Amino acid sequence: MTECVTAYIGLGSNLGDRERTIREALRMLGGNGSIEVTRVSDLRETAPLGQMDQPDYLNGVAEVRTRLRPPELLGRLKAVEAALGRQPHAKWASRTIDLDLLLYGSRIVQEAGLTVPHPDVHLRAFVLDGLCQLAPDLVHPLLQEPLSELSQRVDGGNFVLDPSAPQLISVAGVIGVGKTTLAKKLGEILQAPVLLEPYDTNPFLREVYAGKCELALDSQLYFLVHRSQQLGKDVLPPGRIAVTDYVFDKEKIYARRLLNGMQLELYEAIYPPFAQRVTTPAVVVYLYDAPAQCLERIHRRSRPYEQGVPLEFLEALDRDYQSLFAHWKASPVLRVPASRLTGYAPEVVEHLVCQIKAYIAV
Ligand code: A4P
Ligand code: MG
Repeated sequence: MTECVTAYIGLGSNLGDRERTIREALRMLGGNGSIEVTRVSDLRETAPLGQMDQPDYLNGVAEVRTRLRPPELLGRLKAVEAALGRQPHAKWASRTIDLDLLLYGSRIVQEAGLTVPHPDVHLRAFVLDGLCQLAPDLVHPLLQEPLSELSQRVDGGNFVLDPSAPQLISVAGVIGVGKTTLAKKLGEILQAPVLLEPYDTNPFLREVYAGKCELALDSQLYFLVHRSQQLGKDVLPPGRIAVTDYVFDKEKIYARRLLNGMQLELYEAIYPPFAQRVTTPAVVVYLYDAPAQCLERIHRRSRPYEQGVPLEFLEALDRDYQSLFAHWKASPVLRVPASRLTGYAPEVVEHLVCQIKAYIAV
C-alpha cells in the first residue's frame, strides 16, 4: 500500500453555476473513499487569463489526503470533470470545471500526460492565492522556495511564458547595488548577450553630477533615446534570452529626482512613445541593499563623477525603487538582497539561475 500523501488540487470554473459545480466536484472527489478533501480555500472571482473574451473564473484550491498515486489521482480528476459535463475543448476555452493536480507531497513527476508540480503554479496568482491561504510555508519541490515567496513574485498577476517574445531578464536596483556584476554573471551562465546601461557615453552626465542642473534635461533625454533603442521591441530577437542591468522604468525615477518642474513637464510629455517601443522584461531581478552599503560600493569602484553622490540621494532612490516594485504589474519580480550574492557562492548563483529560468520560455 502506498503512503498517504497531501496533495493540492486547483479548482476553476467559468461556465454555468460555477460555485455549485466546484462544490459538487469536491463532493464527488471525496465520494468513493480514496480521497479525503481536508480543506478548501476561499473561491475567488478572477479575470480570464489567456483568451480574454470569456466569462470570469471562480478559482480556488483544495487540499486532499490520498493513497492514490499521481496518475490515478489525475485519472479521478478527469473522471469528475467528465461526469460534471466538461466537454473536450481547445486550450484556454471556457469550461464548467477544471481540476488540475498542483502539488503531490514533495514529489516531482514528469511523465506523458502528467507534470507535477503543475508547470504553471508559480506563474498564476489565481492558483497561488488559494495555495497560500492553505499552506504558505510549503516549499515548491522544484524551485525550492516557499509558496508565499512565489506569490509575492507575481503579486496578484497571472503570467504566461511566451516563447515568441524576447526573453528579457532585467536586473534592477539603486546605483552601486551590484546590478552590472550580476547581469554579466547571468549573461555568462545563460550564454546570452548583456545589454549594459550606456552611462559612460552620455556626454552630459559628468556635468550634471558636477552640479550643472541646466543640462539635466539633455542628460535624461540622452538616456531616454538610447535606452529605448537598446531595448526596442524591434531590436531584441524573439525567443532569445537577453540580460540588462536596468529596467527602462528607472528613467522616470531619475527624471523626477533630477529635473526641475519645467524640465520634468517637458520630459513627461515626450516620454510615452519611447516607453511604448520598449520590450517588457519577462522577469525582473530586483537587487536591494542598505543605501550606505551601496555608497561604499560606489566609493570602491571609483567612477570619478559618481564619487560625490550623497547618501540622501541613494536613500531617496531606494524609496523610489521600493515604490516602483510595490506596484509593478508587468512581470514577475524576484527580490534578492545584495548580501546574498557576496562572494557569488556557486550554490547561491545556481539557485538564482534556476529561479530565473522558471519565468522565461527556454
Ligand atoms: N496534465 C499534465 N499535468 C497535469 C496536471 N498536473 N494537472 C495534462 C492536470 N492536467 C495535467 O489539461 C490538459 C492535459 O494536461 C491533460 O490531458 C493532462 O493529461 P486539461 O485540464 O484537460 O486542459 P486545460 O485545462 O485546457 O489545459 P490546462 O493546461 O490545464 O489549461 P490551464 O492552463 O489550466 O488553463 N483564467 C483564470 N482566471 N482562471 C483559470 O482557472 N484556466 C485556464 C485553463 C485559462 N485561463 C484561466 C483559467
Ligand atoms: Mg486543466
